Amino acid sequence: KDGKRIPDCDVIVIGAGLTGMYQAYLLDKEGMSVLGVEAGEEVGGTWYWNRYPGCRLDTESYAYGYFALTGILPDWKWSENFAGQPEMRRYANAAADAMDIRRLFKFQTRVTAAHYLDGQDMWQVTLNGDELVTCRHLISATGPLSATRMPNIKGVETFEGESFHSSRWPTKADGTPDCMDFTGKRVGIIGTGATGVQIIPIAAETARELHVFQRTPNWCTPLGNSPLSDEQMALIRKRHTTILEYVKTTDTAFPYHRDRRKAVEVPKEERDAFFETLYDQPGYGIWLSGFRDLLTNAESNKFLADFVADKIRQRVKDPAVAEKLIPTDHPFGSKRVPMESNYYEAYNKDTVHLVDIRESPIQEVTPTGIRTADRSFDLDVIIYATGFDAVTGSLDRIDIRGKDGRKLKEVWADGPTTFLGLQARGFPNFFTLVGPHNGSSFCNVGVCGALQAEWVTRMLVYMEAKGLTYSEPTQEAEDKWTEAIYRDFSTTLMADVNAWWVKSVTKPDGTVQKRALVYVGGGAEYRKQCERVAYSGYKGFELA
Ligand code: NA7
Repeated sequence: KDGKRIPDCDVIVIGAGLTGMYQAYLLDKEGMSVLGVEAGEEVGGTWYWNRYPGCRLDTESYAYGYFALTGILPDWKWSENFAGQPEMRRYANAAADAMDIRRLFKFQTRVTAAHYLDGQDMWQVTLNGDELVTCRHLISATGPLSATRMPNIKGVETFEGESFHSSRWPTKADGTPDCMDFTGKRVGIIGTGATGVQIIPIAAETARELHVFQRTPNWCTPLGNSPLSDEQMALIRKRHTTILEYVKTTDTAFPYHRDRRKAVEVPKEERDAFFETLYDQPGYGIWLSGFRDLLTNAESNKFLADFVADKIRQRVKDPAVAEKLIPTDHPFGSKRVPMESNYYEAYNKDTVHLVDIRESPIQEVTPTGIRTADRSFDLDVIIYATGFDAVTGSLDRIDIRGKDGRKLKEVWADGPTTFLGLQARGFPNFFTLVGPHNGSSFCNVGVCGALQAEWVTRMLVYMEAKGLTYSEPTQEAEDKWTEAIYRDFSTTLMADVNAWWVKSVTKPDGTVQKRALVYVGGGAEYRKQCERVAYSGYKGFELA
């Protein structure tokens, strides 16, 4: 009637990770036609791609396991306090069965382009480079840490042994991970982020020699994993709704509230006793439930950093190695704190060697190993635990064009601009779950991603009920949200740090500007803002 085409489906969801699966399920339940697109062979996202030895949750399983908390998997039994990747993969698959969502997804299919069709209120999405599908709404759930980043080192392709990125671990014909046992092998690993810190102690158990090529040490603290007994599981099941309500109230949706005191106001003895308790507790408590000025007051931060540095000195026998493992470039917790299990003890083995590549940079990868400025290392295996093009990287790799053919990658070249972290002006009907500037990228993704999916579902149901086919943030709403993100972030100790949640933008005059990719206002506040928008009839969005 209005000269507009009818799209092939209501919604395309990109990604069958935990968030994408849930989004597809919710919209399907509302009677919308949903097409899910997933590059992998099965569901699970992060838990499908990352299958390296030692890969596991740093979040308490029960607090991450949204599907179990909401009753989608009421009988799920976690075997450990922090579940390993094989268990997480089973969990994702069990959730897919329970929600019956596999039928909605095309697997082994990549979205290569997505173009907004001006005047049509719809997107034209290209699958695997040649198949075209149109949809009213496009929802990305591509994950903040899915676009792998290989280092730009000369000769990487010349290596004749086995080499791979940590998130593309080799598999056997039956799909199970290969190369889990390094017996008799000389192994090199580049990268000491959360991934490297999980792999290193496991690889150290079997490798003939393990060389860790470290550019920057991280502040790592004990994970303290343990099995979950039937009694503990029974209690978790019984209290599932209370747990869910609790994690919705904390800043990061992890089961931790910050202590109300400031470290600078507490006497040293009491402070250290508190740090000791936190260090001995399992999980993120030392980062997320410590003194409330940890990330805003440099002096307070140094108290904890000094405490953890001493722990490293106590655990690593060689004092020179211990000093190299202590960060000097960033405050504690200003970058992701890797949770470790015997990480520091690994360096006490004669077969494990720390190579400081700030002191002696890698020159090239050769057919037989790695050559640094002062020596060569003969290796059978090289593991690149070099991280990801975080948060926006997975979107940058898709040719996304909004109104007037404007490319998202170019619009966001100086840092993302969004409203609620969920939509960008110029890109109508396009939602970014677990994307930049929303609660999820600095949050317990198992919970935050799901809450966003619920919010977007409500908005699309509202639009459908009102006969609305177009949504786009106003310039004013986007400017206000984006300015607040950058302003709030700049008041924290995270502002100048080289962490994956910061984008470094080099300006034409050569200066580098740090742009936050995350929302630091806290999960509860984020949801309050989203609720306010929903209750106001989506004020801040132009709906038509
Ligand atoms: P991270 O945390 O981004 O860590 C990547 C590591 O790789 C880090 O130690 C980097 O050193 C190092 N790196 C990256 N590029 C290079 C080059 N070119 N040369 C040497 N070293 C390099 O990624 P992870 O996979 O460990 O963890 C990502 C998240 O996944 C984690 O936070 C969890 O939430 C799950 P740098 O610090 O840049 O000097």
